[in-house]
Amino acid sequence: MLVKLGKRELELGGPYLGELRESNDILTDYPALRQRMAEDGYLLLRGLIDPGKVQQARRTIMSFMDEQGALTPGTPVLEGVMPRGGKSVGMMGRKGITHHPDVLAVLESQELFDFFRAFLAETPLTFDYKWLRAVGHEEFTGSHYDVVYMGRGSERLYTTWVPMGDTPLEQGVLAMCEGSHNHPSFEKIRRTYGRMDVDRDRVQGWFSDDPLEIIQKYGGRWLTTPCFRAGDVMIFGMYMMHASTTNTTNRFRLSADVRYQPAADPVDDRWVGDNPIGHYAWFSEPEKNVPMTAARAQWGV
Ligand SMILES: O=C(O)CCC(=O)C(=O)O
Repeated sequence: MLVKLGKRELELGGPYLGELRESNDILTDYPALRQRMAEDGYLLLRGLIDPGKVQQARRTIMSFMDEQGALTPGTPVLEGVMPRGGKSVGMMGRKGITHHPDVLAVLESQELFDFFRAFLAETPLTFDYKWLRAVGHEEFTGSHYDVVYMGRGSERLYTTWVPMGDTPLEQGVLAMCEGSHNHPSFEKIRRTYGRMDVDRDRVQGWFSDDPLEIIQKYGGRWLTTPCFRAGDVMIFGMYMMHASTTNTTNRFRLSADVRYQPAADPVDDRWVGDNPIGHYAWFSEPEKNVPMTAARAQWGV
């Protein structure tokens, strides 16, 4: 099966693209889950959240998008059919929809709080800001570490990626870059790009939009899965390079990414409070932004 990752087409099962490991076999064994996180850099947990709640959240978000005129009239709302050439609908941090009770029932679900309470062995906290995405045709997320966007607080901060409904590979799902969190070949990237802060340094956030370039230079493979189902989650740390497959369909890919950390740790204050400030400098004056190619040349990576 050929998979579009960024602008590349890679064969699933070929030398560059493999399958993610599921961790449901150790779902309630928290020491083993911590060990797995340290080894793999991510946890793919199937059915962690009640799929019924995810479907309800999907219905609410799609209806909201329909009311904004973002969907093709006369098509089933739950399908999220986009108009020709449909582009992303901006819902990131828009509390009117991200904090709808149906959406919070998933993103701040009992299941996620219970999981993180046990996984962290501490009381968890989640950022108030929610990255809710409706990703359009031929759109994708380029390779990056999350630390460059939210690295001012806890070192035990985790991203949880939640597909809002069944989401096949061709609609745009996450892919992880094997070994990018701990392999020595990525050490220099972690020490340079990984210490960047997009608001302080005003550098573009994506390390690359070419997934092949990274693994040809630094090793490893990209890992993904043929399908995410409602209720599945991907959890990973701040130094796991990830990207998304390209949405080649005519239906919006609906997903959210949220963050959890120990409540007692320092918190990146851009992302908490009633009205989180968010990225206050990055792209506020585009002429001051540094292209990633220039930053990488300086870092020698
Ligand atoms: O959903 C996407 O396309 C990107 C998500 C992401 O980068 C993240 O969860 O940190």
